[in-house]
Amino acid sequence: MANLEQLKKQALEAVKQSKDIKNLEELRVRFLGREKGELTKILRSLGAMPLEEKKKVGPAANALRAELEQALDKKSAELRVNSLKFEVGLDITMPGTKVGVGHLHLLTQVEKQVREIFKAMNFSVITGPEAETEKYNFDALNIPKDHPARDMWDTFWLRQNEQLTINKKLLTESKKLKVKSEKLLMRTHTSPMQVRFMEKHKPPFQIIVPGRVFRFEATDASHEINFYQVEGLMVGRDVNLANFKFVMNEFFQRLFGKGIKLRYRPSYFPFVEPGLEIDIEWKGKWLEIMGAGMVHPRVFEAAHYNPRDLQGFAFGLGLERIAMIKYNIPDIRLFYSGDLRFIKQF
Ligand code: FA5
Repeated sequence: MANLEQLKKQALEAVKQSKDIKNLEELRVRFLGREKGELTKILRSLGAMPLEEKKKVGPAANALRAELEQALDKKSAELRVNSLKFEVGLDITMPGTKVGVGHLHLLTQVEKQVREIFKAMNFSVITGPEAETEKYNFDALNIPKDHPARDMWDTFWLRQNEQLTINKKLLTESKKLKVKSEKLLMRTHTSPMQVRFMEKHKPPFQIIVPGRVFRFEATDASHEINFYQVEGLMVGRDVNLANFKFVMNEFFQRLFGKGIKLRYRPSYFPFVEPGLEIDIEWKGKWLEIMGAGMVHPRVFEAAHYNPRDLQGFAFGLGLERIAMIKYNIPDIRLFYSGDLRFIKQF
């Protein structure tokens, strides 16, 4: 036992003082080597010891072996780090440069909130192409060529060669369009998805269509040339305006809380009858949030539905406007400014 104690002191001290890896490996051999290691020898001699002594020395010798191995490994790791620092001038123990972790843009976050609320009310979420045909953006919505209502949506038209490029490369969904025969435009609203969806599905249904839209118009604090809308469409046998009001009140309360003040105001869109708009009170003024109304019979006809059998409501809300109110953002142009000081706040 006394030998063991002495060995322990000696070995641990030697490890502590060791200055390089080579010396450390020599110590490992000296104390733990298979053949002549000093501790190995003691362990080997256990068999020949009287039982009483063996009971004491055995566990102590094994504990020392574990302790020594640990001390050798620890010291070895330390020496390696130091030698790396010395050889390459690289200090791997220094704290690293922080990697910036991004986050979702505020508009993406708000879009997600809107989706979740409608999903909880049993609406399905669908998407559609950004490059559209005149047919779905206008004609099918009861806005024929030369109708003055087309002026409500200042349009970016695509040149023939742009149409083909977009068709091939950019917008996979546009691939399905017959571009050669039809004039393409950047959709001015999400309403074209109304007829696109109805052509392929039977009522009753309720959907929302979040998406990016484009308008060739002057920008100001509440107008952008590219912005997001969320279209809504609910069609069934007896869907009525009261249903619309219920869904809207529910939606706005879930998004903004109970204190929100809404105003329903009569308005005109060729694809609804009656038509209305909803404003929200913000900073002492009314801000227009969405257009809406009961689906016009001509729109049902364009989708080959029988308007006598069906009723529905539709709406199109401005996503940026909602985000502005919810997060108190004074100017819509901030969303697209790319200014990190703005983006990082949310
Ligand atoms: C439409 O686009 C209709 N498609 C909405 C609709 C759908 C009516 C279904 C009836 C039935 P409007 O042009 O008003 O309507 O735009 C709808 C909303 O988009 C506006 O209330 C506003 O919140 C937002 N919006 C419109 N223009 C801009 C713009 N330039 N920048 C930012 N948001 C805008």
